[in-house]
This record gives sequence, structure tokens and C-alpha cells, in this order.
Amino acid sequence: MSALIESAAIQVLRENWRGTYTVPARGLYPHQWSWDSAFIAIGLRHLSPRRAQLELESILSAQWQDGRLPQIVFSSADDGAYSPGPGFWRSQLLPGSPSLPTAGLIQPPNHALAALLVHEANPEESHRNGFLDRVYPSLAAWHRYLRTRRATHGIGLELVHPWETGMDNSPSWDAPIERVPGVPIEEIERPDLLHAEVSERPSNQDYSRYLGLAAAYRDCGLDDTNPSLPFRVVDPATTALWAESERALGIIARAIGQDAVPHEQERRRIVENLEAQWVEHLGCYAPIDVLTGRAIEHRTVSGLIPLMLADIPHSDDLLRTLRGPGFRLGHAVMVPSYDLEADDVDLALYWRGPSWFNTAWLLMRGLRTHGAHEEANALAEQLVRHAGASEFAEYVDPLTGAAHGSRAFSWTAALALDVIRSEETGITASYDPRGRR
Ligand code: 2M8
Repeated sequence: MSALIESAAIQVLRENWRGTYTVPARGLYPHQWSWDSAFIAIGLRHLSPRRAQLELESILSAQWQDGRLPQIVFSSADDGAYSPGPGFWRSQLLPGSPSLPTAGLIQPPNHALAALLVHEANPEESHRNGFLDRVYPSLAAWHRYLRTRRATHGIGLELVHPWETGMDNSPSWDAPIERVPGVPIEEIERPDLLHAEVSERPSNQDYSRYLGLAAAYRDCGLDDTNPSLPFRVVDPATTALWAESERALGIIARAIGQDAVPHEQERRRIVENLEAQWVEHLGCYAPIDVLTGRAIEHRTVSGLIPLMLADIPHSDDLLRTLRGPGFRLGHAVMVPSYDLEADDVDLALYWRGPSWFNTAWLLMRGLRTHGAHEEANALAEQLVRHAGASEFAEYVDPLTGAAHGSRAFSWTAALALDVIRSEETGITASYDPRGRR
């Protein structure tokens, strides 16, 4: 069974490969996306260390002078394939832009974690070709940007657009996005709807505000501290990935003879500050609306992802919430993106209920970190099974496993492959179908 899924996953990654990087999905997402590439590299490391390295190095080659890694690197000047495209961002006109056309926003920082996992898959080859020496300065500059430009209130990374969270239309962003003036609906182009059902994508109303907000950020020259930006949130999953990547940076630094201590100190600070996002009565972490100073009180999968951190004080509470009726660990298909008991949960709509494979993979690591090996094994098994059964769907119904969004989605294939191969090679304790770990 898993041999068939494995070869189908490899086929998806082959078809989506564009020579130096992988598109998330043909049609719907025709460029390189930042956090997708990091997840994809984690799968590619089992096929070819060089290809996994290239995947990461091509996103790093689009780094801005201030250190930011862009949400999207546009593969061509073809403006019609995806909106907003290179003509919207006009990145070359902005100060400090790279030579490649990119978006100005960012995405969650999972890159240093991916770089470490790519290295660990084949340390000899990685040392021989100098991978860590090459990527460390860019990754350190990325984290410097995050610390100096995006952590201004000291409670976590501040994100200025729902796209930056990677969980675009999460119910958490409904209230803060209300403040954003939208562009007129008739100006909106939706090439995405040529490739996905209307009912499975954000609405035109959402897009009106997404575009209005992106234009405001572009027009202030990507000034992260500009007081006129109407959307500013701190998000638990992004904060957890930042901490985990800072840990990885410390390990990378030590491996190449650099000072790991600043990364370890920074990680500790991030984890301490994460506590500002804990909401006791929800039993999970929740985003903060920086402009009101208040927690955004929804139970979403983002608030559970900090489980991947070994030293948080609330791991037992998170496990309880995961196992409870809202997320039904072991009973639902993987883990839903939103509380199944919420009045407005939608089992087919993107980040408002369906189960996603990247969050399942992160939670699987979290379960192992906290010793819940049987549940981690069961989640790993579900991840592989539903990836195959859904033809590597972008996301699935959390009760039935029915496929939604695009098919042949790269991070679904990559992470399923990672789970299968990690067991074979023993490089991480990620998957054991026989439940030995
Ligand atoms: C989705 O987001 C893009 C915008 O970045 C979109 O909807 O057009 C999200 O699921 C995001 O997390 C992901 O990185 C991207 C590409 O897979 O698609």
C-alpha cells in the first residue's frame, strides 16, 4: 500500500518540479511559494539531497536586502496566471528588491528547520558540498529581519496580511480584516477559480480586502512599522515555527563552527513571549490583534501547533484540546483546521475546517516531542493513507477524507513521502506503521 503511495508521491513531485524549485500545484499555484518550498524540501531530501538543497537555495536567492524571504517568487513575467502577480507587486521598483520578481509579503519561517532536516538526511553529502555554509548567512539574515522588523511589540512576529500566516481565510482573521478598505469587486481578477471550485476558495469579498491590504503595504514601500497598516496580528503557529527554526539555526551554526548561543537565547525569548498568546478558557494558544491588544478567541489548528516545542508549559492542555470534541484526534481525519464545534465551521472551505497535511505533519512531530507515540503513529498513518486516497489533495474533509482544493499538491506528496521514507531510513522518528516507537 505505502509503496504505491510512495511512487505516486514521487510522480507528483517530479511533475511539479521546474528545474530549481517545485510549484505547489500546476494551474492554481504556478510560481514558487516560500513555506511550501520548505515543506517540499523535507520530502525531496529522500529523493535527492541536491534537489532538496536547490529547492531551498532558490527561495533564498530571492532574498531582499533587508533579509526578508518573499511569500512568492514569480517564475515569469506572465501576469495572468495568478493574482496578484508580478505586475501588481512591481518589486523591481521597490528599494532593496532582489533581481527576481517577487511578492513583498512573507510567509511563516519554516526554512531553517527544513535546511537542518535536509542536511540530516545526508550529512556527508551536505558537508562535502558546503550546503550549511552556503545557506547559514541567508537564514541568519532572514531571522534578523524577523527579529528587528517584525517583533516590535515583543509578543511574537507581527504579520501584516492574512497571506503571511499561510492560513489565509482562517476565522481568526475575520474581525481584524473588517478594518481593511477593499478594492472594488469589479477590479478583482480570479485566475484561481479556473482551477478550483468557488466554494473551496476565499470569496470575492475576502479578495477585495486581501488586495486592498497588499496594495497598502506595497505603496508604503513595505514599511513594516508603518502606523497606517490596518491589519497587524501575532499568530501562534508562525511563532512556533519561528522558535523551532531558531533552534535549527543554532544547531546549524554549531555544525559549521559559528556561535550558536545567540540563536539559543533568541529561541528561549520567543518561547517565553509565546505565553502572551495562551488563552486558558480556549485550552489553546490564540492570535493577538496587535491593534486592539486583544486575543482573537477562536480555537484553530494554529493554536495547537506550539505542541511542537519541547518546553512549553501547556503541552497537557494542548493534548486535551486535541483529543477533545473540537479536534477529535484519532477520530477525525487527521486534525481539522478549525474547531468542529464552532457554529461557523465549514468542512469544505480551505482554512475554515478542513484537514491539511502540513499541520498534521507538524502536530505529528509535536506528539512525538511530548511522548504521545501511539497517537503520533496513528496520525502518521492517516496522513499517508489520506494523501494517497485523495490523490494528494490540497486539503480534505475532516470527517470523511473527501478531497478538496487542488489535486497533486506538492507539500501533501512531499510530507507523505517524508513520513514513509523516514521510517525506512530511520533518520527521524516520524513514522512507524507497526507502532514500535
Ligand atoms: C494558499 O495561499 C495562497 C496565497 O499565498 C492563495 O490562496 O492563493 C495558502 O494555503 C498558503 O498557505 C500556501 O502557501 C499557498 C500555496 O500553496 O496557497
